[in-house]
Amino acid sequence: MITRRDFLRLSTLFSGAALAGGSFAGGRSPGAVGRAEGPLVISTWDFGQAANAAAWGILAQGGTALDAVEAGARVPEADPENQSVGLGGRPDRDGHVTLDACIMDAKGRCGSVAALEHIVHAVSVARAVMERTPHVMLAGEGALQFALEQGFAKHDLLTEKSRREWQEWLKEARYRPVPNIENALPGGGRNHDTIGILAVDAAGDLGGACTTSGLAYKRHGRVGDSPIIGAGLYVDNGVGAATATGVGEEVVRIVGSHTVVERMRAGDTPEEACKQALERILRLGPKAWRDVQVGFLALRRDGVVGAYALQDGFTYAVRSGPVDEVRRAPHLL
Ligand code: SD4
Repeated sequence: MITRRDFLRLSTLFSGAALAGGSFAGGRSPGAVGRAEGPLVISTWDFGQAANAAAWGILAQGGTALDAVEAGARVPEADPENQSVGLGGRPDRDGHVTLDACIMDAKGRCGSVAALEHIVHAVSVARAVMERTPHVMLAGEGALQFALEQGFAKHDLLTEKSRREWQEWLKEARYRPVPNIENALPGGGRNHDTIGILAVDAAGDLGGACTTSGLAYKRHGRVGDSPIIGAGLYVDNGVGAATATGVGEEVVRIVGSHTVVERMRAGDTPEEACKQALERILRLGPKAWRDVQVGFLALRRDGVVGAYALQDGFTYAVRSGPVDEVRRAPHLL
């Protein structure tokens, strides 16, 4: 329902845009969405709760969305039990743990690392690329060299548990991404996934980060969507932010997170924008979609949140106060 206050605000925006000769997509103005009324952070999968708590510690004290998403992403990166991010991540088929990460702020600045080895906090290296180099993306050996120059410590990221599982896998060496492997372990236990984390701070500015060890047992040198600005993450302070999880090859084909943000710019709700992006992926088929999971998570600048996935099982955590709410995304298939 549109209140009188909303109506007056919209009228002002619409007449201003009309004077400036602006056009509205589908009769809706991208400028019609106001700023969020308070800070908020969202992140992919159940383990987003611990990440959100770290991010919230910063947001609640008036910190920036950029600092908050970095702090949040660092939580699963440092957790050896989490086998899809940072330390303890599952290796590629040759036994290397290679990390992909990126970060983007309210000013449209961004940084990224791809196929980075031996550094726990890939997201912080991505931020250093953004803030301390004229570049956006560093990959492989060059990314490692940069990280070491910046004072990041060198670690062996392959834990005993991940090594044992990899050696088991080598016996059959059958490569097949499993939908929601991030949230399900054999025997019903919980595992976790790539984290995409989006925040709006008290000043109404947005930030986002994404970090992962990528698909388990991938080919050495494979890079997914997560470090690719526009695919795994996109932030536009005037519209909103989006992040992706699941099979990166599918996300890259439609530059997924950018697509979600552009759909929001055109007037879609965050949920509808995520759904539209997934439908675009399906239209690129044909494929055995039963084995493919992709999920999008979106935050509009006014604090409205939405998500959609191809398959059931994609969860995300939302925090705008001391407690998280875990939600399950609707799904297409
Ligand atoms: C990738 N999108 O490397 C990441 C992995 C992921 O759920 O998100 N898995 O393709």
